[in-house]
Amino acid sequence: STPTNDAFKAGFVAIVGRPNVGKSTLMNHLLGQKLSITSRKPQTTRHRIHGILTNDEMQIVFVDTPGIHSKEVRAINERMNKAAISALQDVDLVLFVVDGLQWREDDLLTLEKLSATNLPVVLVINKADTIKDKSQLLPHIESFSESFDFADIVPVSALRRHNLERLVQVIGDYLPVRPAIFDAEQITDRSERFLASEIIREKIMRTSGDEVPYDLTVQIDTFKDEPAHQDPETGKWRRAVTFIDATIFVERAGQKSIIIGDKGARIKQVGIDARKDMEVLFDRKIMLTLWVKVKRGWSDDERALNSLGY
Ligand code: GDP
Ligand code: MG
Ligand code: K
Repeated sequence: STPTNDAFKAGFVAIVGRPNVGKSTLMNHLLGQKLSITSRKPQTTRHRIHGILTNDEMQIVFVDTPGIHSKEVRAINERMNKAAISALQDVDLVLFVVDGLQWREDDLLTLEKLSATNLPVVLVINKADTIKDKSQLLPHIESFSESFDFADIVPVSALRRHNLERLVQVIGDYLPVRPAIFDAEQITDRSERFLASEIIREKIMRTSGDEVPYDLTVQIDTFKDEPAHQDPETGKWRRAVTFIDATIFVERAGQKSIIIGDKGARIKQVGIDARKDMEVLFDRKIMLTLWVKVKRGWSDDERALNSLGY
């Protein structure tokens, strides 16, 4: 069901900021569900992901951007940059996320781009839990306000879920009065195929530490639902199951062996962890098969990018 009343508000909110400031963590914790992937590495999120938060007063459709890059080194980065900027079209509000009291040149470049859009921008000072001396916060907030006319400034800790309710209130102030855009039950407009590939990619990033580059990709080869059915031989009922086959593409043979791990231990763990997350998210039994292949230089090759769906 979709709540509607005369004062109901709905709109799109872009989450913008340089890599690793906590954009994905913020969106996940605002939603209370794990939709966008996070890791300790920058640039984990390559795609626009909509997360949808609906309560009695409003519906917020979040767009998690890959981050706007100041330097475009390779084809993939340029695409990420375009995705980030296009994510800003048709939004009602921008959350500009920064890391604690750090204020870098990159942040200023992003702000320049934001000021060209004329959108209201709320400054979210994330990782407030890392600010040891809280008395430093106020002078910093003042200096932030000098460099840009923010609609509001909200310090939060996405990780510890501090002040997120206040942030939702502030967002509501800037959304138009409008009926809900999506069904309240709908938590994402992304396909399950896409979510499956993101979950696998996250698990690889988490288990392989710094050894694996950002530019690996996961292709879903098969995504097949088998409904619950009675086994013709035994007469026993079998639960519904989804069969997922996925190929992980890397650039070099060395990366392939890192991902596979000693006697296949690492890829096995990736499969177990990914399957568990998928079973929770999709709410059914999953049979997951993973393959690792070397696809040389794909992140530099426009044609390869197209064939992988970027
Ligand atoms: P993104 O690249 O901007 O999407 O950043 P992520 O959400 O992937 O977060 C990057 C890193 O910062 C992860 O290790 C998070 O756990 C960490 N992080 C995110 N929010 C907070 C926070 O409020 N406090 C602290 N201490 N760490 C955070
Ligand atoms: Mg992210
Ligand atoms: K990240």
